[in-house]
Amino acid sequence: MAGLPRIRIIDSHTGGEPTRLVLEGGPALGGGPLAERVGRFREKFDAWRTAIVNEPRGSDTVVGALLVPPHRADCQFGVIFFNNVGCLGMCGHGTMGLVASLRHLGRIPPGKVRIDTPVGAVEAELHAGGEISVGNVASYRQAANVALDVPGVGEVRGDVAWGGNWFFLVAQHGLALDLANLEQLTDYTRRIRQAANQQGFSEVDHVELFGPAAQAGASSRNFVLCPGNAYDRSPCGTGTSAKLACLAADGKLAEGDAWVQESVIGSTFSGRYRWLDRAKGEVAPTITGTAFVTAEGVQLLDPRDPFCWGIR
Ligand code: PYC
Repeated sequence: MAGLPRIRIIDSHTGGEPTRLVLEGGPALGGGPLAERVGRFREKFDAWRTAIVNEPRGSDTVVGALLVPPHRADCQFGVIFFNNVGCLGMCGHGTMGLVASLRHLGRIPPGKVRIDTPVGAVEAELHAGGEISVGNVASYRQAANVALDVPGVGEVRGDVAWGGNWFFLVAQHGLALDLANLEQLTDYTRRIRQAANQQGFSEVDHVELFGPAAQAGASSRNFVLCPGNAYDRSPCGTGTSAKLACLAADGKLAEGDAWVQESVIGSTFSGRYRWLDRAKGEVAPTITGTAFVTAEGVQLLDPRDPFCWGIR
């Protein structure tokens, strides 16, 4: 039908995790710092979020990326990330998807690009070979070896860390990080998130389990529960940043050394960090991976459709 509101999108995936970039036709959030604009997105335009990423147009795993003009003068682009349950602070795989999509459209050449986000500026680099590095926001561990009493599980110990989103990171769990075990992994991490939220860490919305890597050359394998109940198919850029902050704080990874994080589906990111402030435990992580464009399209908002604004 002619005249329907149209949202122009480009889809990509990064290590298996999808990103849906909104190029045109998204909600008009006005100007100002991105932290303010994401607030307006949450309060006034939530139906746009669900229309774009939820079923029937999307799924629980799709991360949306709304391309907006930057506020910071040193940035070329601005982006607001969101998913099936709300908005994200930053998104590592999503930034790689954004860069791959901009490259696909001919809007950026190989090289560096600065991107404004609600939690700070990030610097991405598109390498000549197609890999993308993301210089993420300052990351740090907030609390180490926290003991949670997890109903139905017992005591679980882990670290609370910021990598552009909040994580509870657990190394000792006794579970196989395997796709065959998805139901158990999802149930276990949901219980941990609920316990963390009730026991002093209301900000935690991602839970990350670590185990031995399956492939040669990788440092570790992870399973990451995203804020809804979907798991991250990629190794999670913000989660790997949070992990690097913990490794740095524990003296387990030297500045500049590589940490190769494998996801539960076997895709990998390579991460390194640089110290920003040793006293505060703040590091600047750089995460490198690859993203591929999978589709270009236009979403139509038909007011006659009872699920025009997504299944909420
Ligand atoms: O790569 O940072 C990330 C991310 C967050 C949620 C899903 N992926």
